[in-house]
Amino acid sequence: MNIHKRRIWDADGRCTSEQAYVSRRRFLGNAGVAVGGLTLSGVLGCDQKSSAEVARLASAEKALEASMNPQSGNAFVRGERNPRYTLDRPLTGEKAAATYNNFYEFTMSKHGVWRLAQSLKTHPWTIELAGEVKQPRTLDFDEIVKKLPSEERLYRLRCVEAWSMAVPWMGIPFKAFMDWVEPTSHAKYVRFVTFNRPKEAVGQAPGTAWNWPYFEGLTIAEAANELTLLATGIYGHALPKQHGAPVRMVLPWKYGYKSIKSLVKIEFVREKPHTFWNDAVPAEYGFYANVNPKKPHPRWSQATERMLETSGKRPTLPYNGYGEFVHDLYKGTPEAA
Ligand SMILES: Nc1nc2c(c(=O)[nH]1)N[C@H]1C(S)=C(S)[C@@H](COP(=O)(O)O)O[C@H]1N2
Ligand SMILES: [Mo]
Repeated sequence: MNIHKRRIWDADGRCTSEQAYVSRRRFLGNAGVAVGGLTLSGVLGCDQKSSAEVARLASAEKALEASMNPQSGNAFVRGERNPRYTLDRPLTGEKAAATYNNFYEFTMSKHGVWRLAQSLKTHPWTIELAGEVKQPRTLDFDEIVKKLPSEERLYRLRCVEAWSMAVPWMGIPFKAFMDWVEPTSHAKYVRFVTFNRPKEAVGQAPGTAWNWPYFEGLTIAEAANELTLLATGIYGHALPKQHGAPVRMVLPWKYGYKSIKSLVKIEFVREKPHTFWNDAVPAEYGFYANVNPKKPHPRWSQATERMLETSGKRPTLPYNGYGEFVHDLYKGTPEAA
């Protein structure tokens, strides 16, 4: 299959132009990332829709509705909304957020993730607790949810690509998780890892571009910050797969790529861990990745952002507007700015 010649179908029923797609490939080529074997599902082909394809789209549409159903998904404990975290803009509509995602384990097409992610098996789900912690062990996701307190928080999320959303997450404050598992005094950083399941995630098939699995990291102080959330839900129900079911990190003052999805491992470590995007393109993506409108990405400005759904523009704020919660973390750390 010569993917250069194909057009890409997206969930809005638009075809993205071949040129946009080719230039995206070129950008990745320039970044020194091998994209030769990049797999995009046949359903993304946009030439002539066969009746089989129409049926597939209809069943995908059903899966989307199901994933947004309050009764669906994994174990999920409801919590009260914490009024401390307020927004400066309206909430993004649920469907807009659920159909425009970054989750490269499935596809690089943001409109394609929600469909392809339905093949991920999220129950049962365990998280390996490892490293500098009182008792390293395998945790069952259901057990964590039952054990620890959850609350709802309205947060903004700003992607490094300059789009943003504002959504109600449900989750466990990561500090509560840390107090439960008890890191040792040697723990200086926390390392997070996503699943690696090429049979369920087509973007992880052999020969695809990236160094799977996705991995991220925080300093121990960042991890313990009150904003750091171990999210299990969104819009009042369990996380849909495309948002990182059953459990992900949410770090609203950092670019979205730090908010790693579908966690299978949490490791407390002594040394600063490597991170997926910093390893892949070090000139463009740092370890701290704190939102900073004054520091342009090498290829675009970060001064403004485009809100999902309305496409309205807003000025981007330092630390994504969360400076009062986090600026103390970075005193004496100039590289974090
Ligand atoms: N495992 C994993 N986590 C990930 C990503 C990814 O590709 N894989 N993308 C990140 C990026 S770039 C963003 S902007 C957010 C998007 O979250 P959302 O799709 O729920 O809006 O997820 C982050 N977490
Ligand atoms: Mo992102």
